[in-house]
Amino acid sequence: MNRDRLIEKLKAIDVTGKTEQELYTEISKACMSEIMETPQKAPAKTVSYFSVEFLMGRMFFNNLMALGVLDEAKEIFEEKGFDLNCFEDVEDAALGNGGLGRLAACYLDSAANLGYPMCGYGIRYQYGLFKQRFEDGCQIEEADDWLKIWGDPWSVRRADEKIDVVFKDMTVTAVPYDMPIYGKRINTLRLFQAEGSPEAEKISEYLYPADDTEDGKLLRIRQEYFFSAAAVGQLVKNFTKKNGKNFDRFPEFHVFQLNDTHAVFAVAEFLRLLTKEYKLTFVHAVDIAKKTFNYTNHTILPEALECWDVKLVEKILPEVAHILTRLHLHAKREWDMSYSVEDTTEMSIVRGGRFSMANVAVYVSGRVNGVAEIHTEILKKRLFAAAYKNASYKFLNVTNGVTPRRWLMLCNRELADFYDESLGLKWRFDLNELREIHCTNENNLKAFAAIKAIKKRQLAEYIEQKEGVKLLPDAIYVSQVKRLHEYKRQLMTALAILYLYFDLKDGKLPDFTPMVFIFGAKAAGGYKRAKAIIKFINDIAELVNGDEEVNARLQVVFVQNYGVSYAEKIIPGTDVSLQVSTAGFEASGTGNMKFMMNGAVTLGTLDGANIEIVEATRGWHNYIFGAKVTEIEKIKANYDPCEFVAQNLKIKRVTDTLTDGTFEDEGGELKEVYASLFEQTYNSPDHYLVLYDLPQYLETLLMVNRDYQDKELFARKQLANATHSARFSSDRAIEEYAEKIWKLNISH
Ligand code: 26V
Repeated sequence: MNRDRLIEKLKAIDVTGKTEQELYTEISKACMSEIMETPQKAPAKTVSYFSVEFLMGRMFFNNLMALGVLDEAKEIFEEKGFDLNCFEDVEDAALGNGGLGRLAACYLDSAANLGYPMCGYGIRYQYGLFKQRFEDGCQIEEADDWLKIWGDPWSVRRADEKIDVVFKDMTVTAVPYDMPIYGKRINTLRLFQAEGSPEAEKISEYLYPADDTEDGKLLRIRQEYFFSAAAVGQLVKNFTKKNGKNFDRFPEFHVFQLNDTHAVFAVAEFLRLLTKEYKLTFVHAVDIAKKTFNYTNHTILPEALECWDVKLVEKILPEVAHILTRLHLHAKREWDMSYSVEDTTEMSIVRGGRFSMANVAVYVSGRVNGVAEIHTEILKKRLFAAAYKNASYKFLNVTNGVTPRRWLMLCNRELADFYDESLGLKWRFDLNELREIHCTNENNLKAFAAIKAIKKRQLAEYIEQKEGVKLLPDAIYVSQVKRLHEYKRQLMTALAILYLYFDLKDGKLPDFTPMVFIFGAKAAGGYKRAKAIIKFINDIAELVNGDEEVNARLQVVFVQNYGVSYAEKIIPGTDVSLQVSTAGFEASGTGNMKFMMNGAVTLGTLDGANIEIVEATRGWHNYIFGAKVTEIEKIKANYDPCEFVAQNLKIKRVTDTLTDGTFEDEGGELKEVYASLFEQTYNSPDHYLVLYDLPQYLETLLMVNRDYQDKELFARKQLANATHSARFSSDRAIEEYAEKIWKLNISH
C-alpha cells in the first residue's frame, strides 16, 4: 500500500457541495483503490472460515486506522471544513447476532494482521440484526436496512465469480461481495448474495429468520446450504484448475474451519462434489474431508444445537440428504467394529429421524475445539463424551480472543497513547509488553485514573445524546451488555438493583458510593420472556431514576440498539463489567475480555473465560461469586425456590414487585417472569439459579462499592486487568489455531 499516494488522493478530494454520503463513498473508495492495488503473494495454504454470521461493525474508522491514515485524514478534512466524525452515524455492518459473529470478525482482523491467509465465507444479508428501540419500555424491532443510506463502499461485487447453487425446486445464483481485510496481509471476507428469482432472493434477505415454523426451518436450511455450497463449489473448482483431480493434495492447500454447525452442509457438499462430479469413491472422499475440516463449538444450550429433520432436508436437497445418510452408515460401520452400542448411538449422525449437525461435524473434523477451558471440559465430559472417549486426540481448547485494534487502539485512543508514551510502539505488536507497566507505580495509576475519567465523561455525553439520560458524574459505572438471555441473568441484576433501591430508601446503606447500572441487550424477536425482562429493567429505571430520595446515588439506564459501535463507547467508560451467567452456560464470553482490556474489573461467576481472566490477574483484581459448575447438579437436586424465598424475606420483597402492582403489567409479561422463578414452565423453577445466587451477588456488589472508596486501590485493580489482557487478544487465539489446528507455517 502506498501511503503517500493515498494521502495525496485524500487531499485531492473536493468537499464543496457534496453530501456526507457522497464524501463517505469517495473517501472509502480512495482507500479501497489503494488496498486493491497492493500486490499479494499467493499463499501456500489458506484457511477458509465458514460462518453464517460476521458482525463487522463500522468499517470506516477501523480501516483508516489499519491503513495508518486516520489522524492525518481527520486533519486533512478538518482543513477543508469537514468533520469526519459525522461518519459515526454510518450504519454498522451488523450481519450477526452476538458473540459468535463478532468473534469471526475479530479473527479475520487478527489473521490479516499476523499475515495468515484466511478467507471468511458467509451471507450478505440485505437486512442485518434488527434495530431496537423502546416504546413504553418495551422492545420494538425494526428492519436493519443497512445499505440504504450509506451503501457498502468497502466491498466489491464480483459478478464474474458467481456460482449456481442448486435446490430441488430452484437454482439460486450466489454472487460474491468481497471485503478486503487489511493488515500485514490483505485477506478477504467473501459474502454471497442470493439472486435469480424473488424466491431465490429471500435466502439472503434476513439474518436468522425465526425457525419455529416449517417454512422458517426450510429457509434456514436453504441459507446454510446456500453459502456453504457456494464456497465449497468455488474452492473445489479452483483447486482442480491447478491440480486436476489429485484431491489427495487438497489438504496441503486448504483447511476449513466450521464456526459452529451452521456450515456443516459444507461437509455434505464437499463429499457430493468429490464423489458425483469427480468420481472419487465415498471412502476416499471422506478420508480427504477428514483431513480438511475442523469444528468449533460455541454453545452447549440444547435448544441451540442444530438437528434437521431428514424429511425436511430431503424435500429441498435430496442428494445432500442421501450423502448425509450414507455418511451416517459409513461412520456406523467404522464404529461398530470397536465401540459400544451406547457410544455409537450417542455419536450417531441420524438420530430419531433427524440429522445431528454437531455429530456430523465431530465425526468428520480433524480437530474439535471449545472456546474456553471450562467449556472444552464440558464438551469432553458431557456433550461429546462418547466421541471424546473414542477419539480424544481430536479435542482441544482454544480460548477466544478479541482484537486489540478495534477494542483498544481504536475505541480507547487515550489509553493507547499512554501505552505509547510509556513503552513505545512495541506493545502494539505484542500485548504481553503491557506487563512492563507497573500497577503499583503512582504516576501510572494517576495517568490511568485520568484516562478512565475521560472515557466515563465521553460515555456520559454519548448516552445523554442518544438516550436523553444524564449519568451521575462521580459514580461507579457498572455495565452489563450482551444478548438478552435467561442464562446471562440480566434478571438477577435487575433484582439486585431493586434490593439496593429498597435498602437505600430504608437508610440502610449510609456509605454507599453512587452507582450507575448500564444495560445494553437485544432480545430475539420471538423470545417473550427476554422481552419481558427488558421491560422490567426499563420499569426499574423509571422508578429509581425518578425517585428524588435515591437518584443521586443509584441510577439505571438501558441503552437502545446496543451493538458493536455502542460497545466501543460503553466498554472504555466502564468501571465494573458484569459477567454473571449461571456457571456452565456461557461458553466463553468475549465482552468480558474487551472490558478487561479497557481496565474494567470483572464482577462475575466462575464461568466461561471469566475463570481464565481471574487466573491471568492472579485473583484479587476481580470479584467472583456464585455457584460453581461442580456444585450446580447437587444444588438443583434439593433446591426449591419457593422455600428459599420464604426464608429470605428481603428477596421476597424484590421478587414480589413482579406481581404486586409496583409496575404496570397489563399483558401479564412480568407475571410470566415471576412464574419462571417459582413454577415449572418450559424449564424447571428458577432453572438458572437467579434467586439462589442473588444473596452472594448482592454481597459482592456491596464489596465493590466499598472497595471503590479507595480510589487508588481500585485503579490498581483496573490497570492490572488492562495490562494482563494479552492472553485474551485474538492474535494469541489465531496463533493457536494456526499452530494446533490449521498447521500453517508462516514465517513472520
Ligand atoms: C443460540 C440460540 C439459538 C436458539 C435459541 C437460543 C440460543 C441461545 C444461544 C445461542 C448461541 C449461539 C452461539 C453463540 O453465539 N455462542 C457464543 O459464542 C461466543 C463466541 O465463542 C461465546 O463467547 C459465547 O459465550 C457464546 O454464547
